[in-house]
Formats: sequence, C-alpha cells, structure tokens
Amino acid sequence: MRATTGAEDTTMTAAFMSLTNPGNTDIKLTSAASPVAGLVQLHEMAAKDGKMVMQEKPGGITVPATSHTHLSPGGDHVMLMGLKQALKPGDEVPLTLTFSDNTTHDLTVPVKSFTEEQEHYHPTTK
Ligand SMILES: [Cu+2]
Repeated sequence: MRATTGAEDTTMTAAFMSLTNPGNTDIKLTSAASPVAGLVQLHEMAAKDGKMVMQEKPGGITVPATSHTHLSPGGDHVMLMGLKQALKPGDEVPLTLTFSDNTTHDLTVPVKSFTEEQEHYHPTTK
C-alpha cells in the first residue's frame, strides 16, 4: 500500500498485490474493505480523451483459473478513499478481500513509499 507521506492528497491511496488462483475456475475479486478508509473500490486504468484515468472496474478484478493477476501502478488496483489516518512507510494496514465464491481473505498490508506514476493517483491535483 502506498504511503501518504509527502502526497499532495492524503485522503486517498492505492494497494497493489499479486493474486493467485489455484482453482480450476476463474474467480473475481469483488470488493475490499479496510478500517483505515471510508470507502474502498476496485479500480482499473482506462484511456479517456487521450490520457489515462482511473475508474471503478465493472464486476471486479478477474483472477484466471490456475493463474494469477498483478495489481500494480498503472493497472488494476485497490483504491482506498476517505482515509482516516496518515499512512507512513512501515505501517501495517488490515485489508479484507471478498471474492466471487464468497470467500474472504484478511490481509495485513505493509505500507511503502512509491514515487512512480504518482500523478495517476492524484488526478484532482493536476
Ligand atoms: Cu484508483
């Protein structure tokens, strides 16, 4: 998860991870929740008027059968909005993922500083 330290907009951040699906059917990440955020959405990057913007991903993020999906800067990500606290490098944040087979996974996500593509995650300040 991206630290908010030094960010222009400290009310939002994003989480990135790899999701592995050992099963024989495709599965979707359908929602996420965290106690540090008022609202958590699943986002994708899309071209709009010639530039990349992020938007809510319809139906969630698919993890193909016996394969994996990377959530990374510039691609799909878990968006945390309405942050209730600053997130510093070294912090750990609880994040609960819910999948299309009704399973949930409770994660403890390390907070790190990112510098690349910062502007994509702060569209209102550009
Ligand atoms: Cu986003």
